Amino acid sequence: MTVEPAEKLLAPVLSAFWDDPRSWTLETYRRHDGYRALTKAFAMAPDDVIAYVKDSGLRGRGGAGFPTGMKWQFIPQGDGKPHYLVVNADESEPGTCKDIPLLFANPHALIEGIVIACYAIRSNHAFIYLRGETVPVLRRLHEAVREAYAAGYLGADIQGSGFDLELTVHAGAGAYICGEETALLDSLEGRRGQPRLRPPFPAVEGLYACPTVVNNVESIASVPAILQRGKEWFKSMGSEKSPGFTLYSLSGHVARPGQYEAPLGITLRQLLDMGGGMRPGHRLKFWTPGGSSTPMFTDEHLDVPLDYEGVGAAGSMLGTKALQCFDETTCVVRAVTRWTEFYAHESCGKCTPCREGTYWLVQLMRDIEAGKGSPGDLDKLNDIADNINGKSFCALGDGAAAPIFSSLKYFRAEYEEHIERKGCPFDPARSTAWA
Ligand code: L3W
Ligand code: SF4
Repeated sequence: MTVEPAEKLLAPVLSAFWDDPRSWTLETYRRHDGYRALTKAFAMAPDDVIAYVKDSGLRGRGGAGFPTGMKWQFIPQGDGKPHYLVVNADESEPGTCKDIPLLFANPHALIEGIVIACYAIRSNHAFIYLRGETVPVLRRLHEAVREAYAAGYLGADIQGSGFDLELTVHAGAGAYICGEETALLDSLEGRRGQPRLRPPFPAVEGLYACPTVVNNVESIASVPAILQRGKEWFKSMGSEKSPGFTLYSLSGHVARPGQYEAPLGITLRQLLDMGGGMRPGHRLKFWTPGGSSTPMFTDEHLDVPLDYEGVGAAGSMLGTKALQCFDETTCVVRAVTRWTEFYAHESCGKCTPCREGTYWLVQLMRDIEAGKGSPGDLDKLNDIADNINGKSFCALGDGAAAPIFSSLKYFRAEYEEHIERKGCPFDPARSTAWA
């Protein structure tokens, strides 16, 4: 039997010309058929564009996998209110590194997707909310928007279609919580970014209390290719309920970390083959399927299909498809401590379970890591995480609890070893109690 080389699974669409010189310019984008899908969209009725995207099966690439076309369909029509599209480019989930490279290398795919989406939902003003720390990306995005205005792809009467669209790029100020869609809207309105109660969902009452679609960068940037090449082409990749291509961020102790564009439903084993495997001489110990907010997996899960259903059935979430791979030299207690510190730092403080619980998780994790833990601490950890999970106001709380639960499930013995030996077996020098 011949085994297909893993590289054959690559499906470069959004990343197809990232290696071209000046890949980010309008000229390069046009050379690769850029802005042709827009002409197709303008030849269709707005509702037909929505139906087409819905039929393609495209699901949101920001973490939740919500059907994109269905979200567009929620926008009420004939309501007399302005409608908005807000693109969530506040990529900050630990291990997630796909929207920022996409914006840096191919910003016009997003801009074309924005014009199509706004035409479909009848919006005349769109916003890109960008992670503010990425200043070079901000500059490049501003330049791409300027080019698009100059070429008549933004502004009044786009390409003679009669459709007008203004696009505003807004840089956030570095708070992870502003990646939560309603905190993002508060931040965009000039307030402190904290999640709002849902419902009402943004589709009903979003930016300035008007119907708003909030979509991830990769979701919107995928739309031109779907229109250009057809929904059947899109559905020919991936699985029935999770169709299409996607960008995976592969990071950690792998030979060739980076972004790999391939169909949904491939496995980590196949992705690792593309990435040259784990670094030489080492083996996989644990990994996250969708960033640190999703329960971790081990080497037993190498063949889990990386789609929403496959990862869900195995007890985690596909999330942002951020595959962080750790080898046997990594202390799981140390890794989870770092993630927990991140969530405690980024907790917006609005609700008690998350604000107080993440603080207590950090205290316990630091003690255990430093060899100052006691046998009852593992039950306490579990109990605190249990009081955060499902009882917090937004998904950040659940995300903080996820690595605690899953590391205790798979690596309880390693926690116990820290407590019994009064220090970290991986790095005695770091343990205050180890001597
Ligand atoms: C109208 C309804 N709209 C749901 C919309 C809703 C949202 C989308 C998904 O969290 C996950 C989270 C992170 N009428 C609706 C409706 N919607 N029902 O559908 O909503 P939801 O609540 O399922 O998820 P979410 O709040 O969008 C996203 C996980 O992703 N995550 C984090 C990613 C972090 C980043 C980043 O770095 N910026 O993306 C990673 O796994 O934990 O579970 O639009 O309005 N009836
Ligand atoms: Fe804020 Fe955390 Fe509560 Fe979310 S779960 S609202 S981040 S305190």
